[in-house]
Amino acid sequence: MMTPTPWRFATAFLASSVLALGLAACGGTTKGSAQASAAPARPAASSPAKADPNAPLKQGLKLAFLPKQINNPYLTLLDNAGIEAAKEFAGTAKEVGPSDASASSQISYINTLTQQGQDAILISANDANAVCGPLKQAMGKGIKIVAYDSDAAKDCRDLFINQAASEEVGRSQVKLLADLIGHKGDIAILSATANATNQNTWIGFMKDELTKPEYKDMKLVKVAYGDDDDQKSFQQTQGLLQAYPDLKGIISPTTVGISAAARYISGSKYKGRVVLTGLGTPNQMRQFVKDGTVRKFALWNPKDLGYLAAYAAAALSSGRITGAEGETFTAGRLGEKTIGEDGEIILGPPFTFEASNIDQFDF
Ligand code: RAM
Repeated sequence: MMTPTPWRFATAFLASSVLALGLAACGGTTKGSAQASAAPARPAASSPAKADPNAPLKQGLKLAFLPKQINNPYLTLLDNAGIEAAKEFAGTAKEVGPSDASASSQISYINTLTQQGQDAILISANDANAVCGPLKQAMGKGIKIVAYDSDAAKDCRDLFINQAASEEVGRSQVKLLADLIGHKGDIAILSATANATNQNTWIGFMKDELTKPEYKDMKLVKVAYGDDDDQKSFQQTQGLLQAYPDLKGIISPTTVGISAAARYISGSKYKGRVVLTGLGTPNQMRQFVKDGTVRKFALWNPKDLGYLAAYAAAALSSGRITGAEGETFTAGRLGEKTIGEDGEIILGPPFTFEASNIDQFDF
């Protein structure tokens, strides 16, 4: 693992990006040295067969961000960064979306955005399949679909902008908790919704990691769902701790879940007895790190994720890329990005926050 200092944090992100935390200068160039790979391995879902790596980014592009829900501070950070990024290439972007993260809550928004004739819809999908039909209709009208944060089914989007390699996220969460509880005891997961593509992918890797011999004394007793709703996540934490009095640790791989769980634990008799880790934003977790409820948790730079998604949508809409594996494009200040297998672009590795570094971050 990298040393958790701001500089190393920046360095880690610099491998693929420049961290927008006042640590690095912010550029804005859109004309880069993007070049197509020789043989794209995967035809993109809705795109012309051939990319033109020298195509300039079109001006006046209309992008729409559709998060899982609009009242989630993490997703607000992403979308606002994407909206800012669009100004760099003379486009406009907006955020619309439901107030709950249920499977079907995004469908009417996709239909409206399609009618409006947006150039691209960027979606953090609440359910990989529930959004598929409406997204395909949008693609049929020439609208580019960029999934970010939480993927849609592969044939219903052109690209998926992933915050970090899913396997790395899932396995590293288990390692983090194991180290904190001495590789021993009952553990639980407090997730978001039962359909969330990103959480379910991470949990799959967590379960696989737990089959390794070094975790033989750890037992996953329950996966609970707080639906990325603060109150429900709070209550689910309470329920878990009452139902499993021997619980040693909880992983909550959602910023909504971990902050609600921390709030419950910090005011309960479980503080200091049950270890909580997961994925959180430094600003939401700061007080719980300071009061000793949480020692370590992880995340990436949400602003970079929204920024990258916006540039990817612009490159697609301009014909610079089609979504095929091996194509590259310049994502503004983040530099050159390459499309990987299944139309996935990975932002960078997760970073671990703790008392010694948390005050150096403000998001
Ligand atoms: C929540 C959402 C989001 C996830 C983060 C870590 O904000 O569930 O999809 O990526 O947590």
